[in-house]
Amino acid sequence: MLDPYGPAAEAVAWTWWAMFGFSAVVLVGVVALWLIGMRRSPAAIPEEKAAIYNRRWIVWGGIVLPCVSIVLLLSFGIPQGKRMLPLPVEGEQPLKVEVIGHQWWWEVRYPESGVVTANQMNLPAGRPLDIHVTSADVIHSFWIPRLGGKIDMIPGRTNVIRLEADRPATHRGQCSEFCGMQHTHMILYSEVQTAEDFADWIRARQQWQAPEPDATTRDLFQRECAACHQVSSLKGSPVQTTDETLLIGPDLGDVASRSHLGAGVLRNEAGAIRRWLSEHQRLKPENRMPSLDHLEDRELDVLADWLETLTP
Ligand code: HEC
Ligand SMILES: [Cu+2]
Repeated sequence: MLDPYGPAAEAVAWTWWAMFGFSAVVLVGVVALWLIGMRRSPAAIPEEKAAIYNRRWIVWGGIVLPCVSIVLLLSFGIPQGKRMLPLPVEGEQPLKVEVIGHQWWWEVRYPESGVVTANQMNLPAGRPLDIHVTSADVIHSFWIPRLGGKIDMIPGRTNVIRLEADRPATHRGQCSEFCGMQHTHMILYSEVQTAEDFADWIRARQQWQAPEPDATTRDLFQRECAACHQVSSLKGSPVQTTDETLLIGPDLGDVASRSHLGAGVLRNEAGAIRRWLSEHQRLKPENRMPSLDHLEDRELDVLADWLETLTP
């Protein structure tokens, strides 16, 4: 959070430092007064002065000090907070990205280009982003600390946060509202790219068609997986289901291109997809994908072999 990669994150970091500095000054002041108070031998205060002293403490310490402190903090904090609101911008229009929280993974949609992915969010550097967040089940919270503030993802409601990334880098995002057993393992890797690389990334996904699985693999997928997973890159295929809102698992259209599986629990190296299919309940206990123990190794092998090819 204190290593900002964009204006919204900078605002957060500055607010943090300002509040830290201010509270440090207050702490030093209080401790100094306390030390002085401890060392001074009590002087007899005449009756008539005592009431004045008491009132002075209340007026200066109880009214003026808190008012000045709060006004100072707000005059710093409100403009900083404004930088994270989706207000109109001059020049390039913000890129709209929809992020939907699920137990326990992230659905990421680019409505302008029709691209859908999961657990990875590629973003262009130097362009404002309006992140529209909601949830498919319980309350989650969207937070990529190096890019800016966090915002709650609430079922049935869309919240918007304005972010911007100023240079290419990979950032880690984390669900930050406790959402159940695997809340910890709800990590969103965000790859900030140059505008050209990002356009290529989007174009690759728009144009790409997944290789057709053979009949056995297709039947297997249809029977065992399609109730929860869609493969959006498999154009015009019966594997595609129509009612997206019923899908409780991530779109697998570009699954082999993701850096991790299971929202951060498993690095997606060679063989990782196969490992996920047989070990996912051990890697991520109680995640919403049922164990596939009833399938034979051979069946998991053909599914994994095909899923491995799903990268634009
Ligand atoms: C009842 C619903 C359901 C069924 C059936 C199901 N899955 Fe899943 N799957 C999920 C959910 C939910 C996740 C996300 C788990 C998580 O990360 O918490 C997931 C995750 C995955 C992932 C990791 C994707 C990623 O990017 O992290 C792969 C690969 C996968 N499933 C493949 C399969 C295959 C192949 C089948 C069929 C043999 C299958 N799934 C059947 C619900 C299901
Ligand atoms: Cu969570």
